[in-house]
Amino acid sequence: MKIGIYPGSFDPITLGHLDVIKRSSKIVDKLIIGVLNNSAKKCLFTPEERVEIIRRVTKDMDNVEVESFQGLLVDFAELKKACVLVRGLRAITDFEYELQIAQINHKANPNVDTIFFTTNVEFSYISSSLVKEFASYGSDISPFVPELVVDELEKKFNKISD
Ligand code: COD
Repeated sequence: MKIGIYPGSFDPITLGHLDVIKRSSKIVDKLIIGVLNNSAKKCLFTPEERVEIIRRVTKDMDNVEVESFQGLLVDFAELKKACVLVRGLRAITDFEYELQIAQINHKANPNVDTIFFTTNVEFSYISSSLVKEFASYGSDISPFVPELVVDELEKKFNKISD
């Protein structure tokens, strides 16, 4: 069985992430979305909230599972018997960072290779950080994220401003 992991912060998941999930889940038998749980990284949503949101958004995708992980990605990949890491590329700036991570991960675990999905032009400008910034000002973010995330962001920012 070919198992792939799509790791990320997903704080929150966007339509760009979702597009990569849809496309990459077609080329593996099982795709595990690995949500980083790192207390040193300041996130708007807790790891549990991010996992729950992604589970709900991907509920109709039969070969997609969602889990959080701590520690090194290569160790998580070994634990899950994954042979492929999936990453998305939006621009040349992504490439420099991604190349370095792919190379160090391959050195650390030669059984794991990273494959890249170039962003769909429709979503190339979307990032979780920009979505959060727009949402924090009450701007319409429905073109960038699944409907469920619009509601979750609205709840978060309403709670913060209370
Ligand atoms: N279109 C296409 N792809 C996109 C889009 C978009 N609009 N937006 C984001 N992506 C891609 C990103 O390029 C990335 O490949 C992926 O989706 C996830 O993005 P993020 O921003 O949610 O997640 P990152 O990049 O913060 O995730 C970093 C990791 C969690 C993978 C990394 O920190 C990690 O592996 N940490 C564990 C510790 C470890 O192993 N460290 C060594 C390697 S850094």
